[in-house]
Amino acid sequence: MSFELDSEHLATENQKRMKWVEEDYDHLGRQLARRGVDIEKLTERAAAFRVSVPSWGLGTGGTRFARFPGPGEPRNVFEKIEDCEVVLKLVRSTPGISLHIPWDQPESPAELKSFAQARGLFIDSMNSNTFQDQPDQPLSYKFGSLTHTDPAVRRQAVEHNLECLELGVELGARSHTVWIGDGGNFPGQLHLRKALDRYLDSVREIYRALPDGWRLFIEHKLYEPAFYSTVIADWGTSYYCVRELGERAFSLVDLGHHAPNVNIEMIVARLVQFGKLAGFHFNDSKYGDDDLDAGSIKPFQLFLIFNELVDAELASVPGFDPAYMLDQSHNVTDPIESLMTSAAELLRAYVQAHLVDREALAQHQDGNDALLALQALKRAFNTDVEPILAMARCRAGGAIDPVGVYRSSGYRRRMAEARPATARLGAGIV
Ligand code: RM4
Ligand code: MN
Ligand code: MN
Repeated sequence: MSFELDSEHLATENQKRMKWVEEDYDHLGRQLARRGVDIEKLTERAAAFRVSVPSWGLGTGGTRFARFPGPGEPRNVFEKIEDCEVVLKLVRSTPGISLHIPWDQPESPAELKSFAQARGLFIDSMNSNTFQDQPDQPLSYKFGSLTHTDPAVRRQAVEHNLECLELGVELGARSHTVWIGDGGNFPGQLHLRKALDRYLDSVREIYRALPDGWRLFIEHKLYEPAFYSTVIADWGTSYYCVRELGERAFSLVDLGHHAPNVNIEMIVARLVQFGKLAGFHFNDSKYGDDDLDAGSIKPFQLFLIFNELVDAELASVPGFDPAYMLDQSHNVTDPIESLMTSAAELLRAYVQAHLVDREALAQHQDGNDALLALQALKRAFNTDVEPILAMARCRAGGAIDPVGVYRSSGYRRRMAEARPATARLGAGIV
C-alpha cells in the first residue's frame, strides 16, 4: 500500500511559518518594486519552473569504495516513484522522472505509467545503460559499447537503446538520453578517430529509430570510467555529433562532466546560440566527481548558467527549450532531502537570474564598463529570494520548509519499517 505524506500535517506546518513568510515576502516585494520588479510576476515564473528527478537518485549512492545504505530505501521502481511523490508534494516543481534502463525496467510498463500518473508524476526521459554488464547479457562492455571494435557488441548496445525507445513510448516519455562509458585507460588503446566513427555509426541507428516528437540527448564526459580518454569527451565532440545526426539530436550538459574551472556558462551560451542545447543533468562537484547536490559547492556558477538560460528565454531564442533534470548520487544524505534541496537551489538560481537588470547590463557591456557589468549580476545574485520560493511552493500546495516538514512527518522512519532491506537493493549508483 502506498503511503501518502499527510496533507493535514503539511497544512499545520505551513500555518506555523506563514506569518513570517508573508512578512518577508511583503518586504522583499517593496524592495523589488524600487528596482522596477513586480514580485508577483516573479512568483508566477517560479511556480512554472520544472525539473525532473532521476529514478537512480532515490536510493543511497556510493563510491567505488563503498556504499552505506540508508534506512527505508526504495527497493524497486514503484517504491522510487512513491518517494518521487513525496518530493513533488513538498516542492511542487518536480513532476517529471528520468528513468534508467535496465535498473528500473518495469515488468508492466502500463502499470508503471498509471502508478506514476495517479501520483501526478510522469516519465520524462529514458536513459540507456551500456556502461555495465547485466547478468543475462551475452557480450561484455568491458572494452566499450556503441564504439566497441567488435560489431556484435555494438549491435547489442544499439539494440538495448532501441528497446529503451520502445519502452519509453509505452511509458509516455519524450526524450532519450545516451551516455556511454566508452574510452581508454592507456595511450594507444583506442584509435581515437576510428572510435568516434564507430560511435557515429551506432548512434545514427538510434537516431533513425527515434519516435515521433522525441528528442535525442547525448551527454559528454571528460573521464570516468575511462581514465585516459573518452570517446565523447567534451561539448565540441558532442556538438559535432548532434550536427551530424540531425535536427532532433541535442547536446546535454551534465555539470559534473567537465574539468574543474571550465567555464560551463560559456558552453551553455554556445550551445544555445547554435540551437543544440538539450538541457541539463544538474549536480555540483569540487574535484572530479559528478555527484554532489546542485548549488552546494559553486552557487555563483549555477547562477551564471541560469543567467545565460534566462537571457535566452527572454530573448525568445528560436528553438530554445532545455530539459532540466537532476543527476546526483546521494551518499551521505537522505536522497529525498537532497533532491528537494537541489530542486530549490535550481529555482533560486532561476529566480535570481530573472532579477538581472538586462537593460543596464547591456549598457555596461556596450560601454565596456566591466565593473558595473559584474555589479549588475552580483546585485541579482546577492538578493535573498527565499520568500519567493517559499511563497511559490506554498501557493501551489507544497511546503514552505520542505525538509522541515519531511523530517517531522516521520516518512523515512515509516519506510524503514515498511521496506526491510533486501540482500541487494536495486537503488542508487554504486
Ligand atoms: C553518468 C552520467 C549518466 C548517468 C550515469 C549514472 O556519469 O552522468 O547521465 O546516467 O552516470
Ligand atoms: Mn548525467
Ligand atoms: Mn555523471
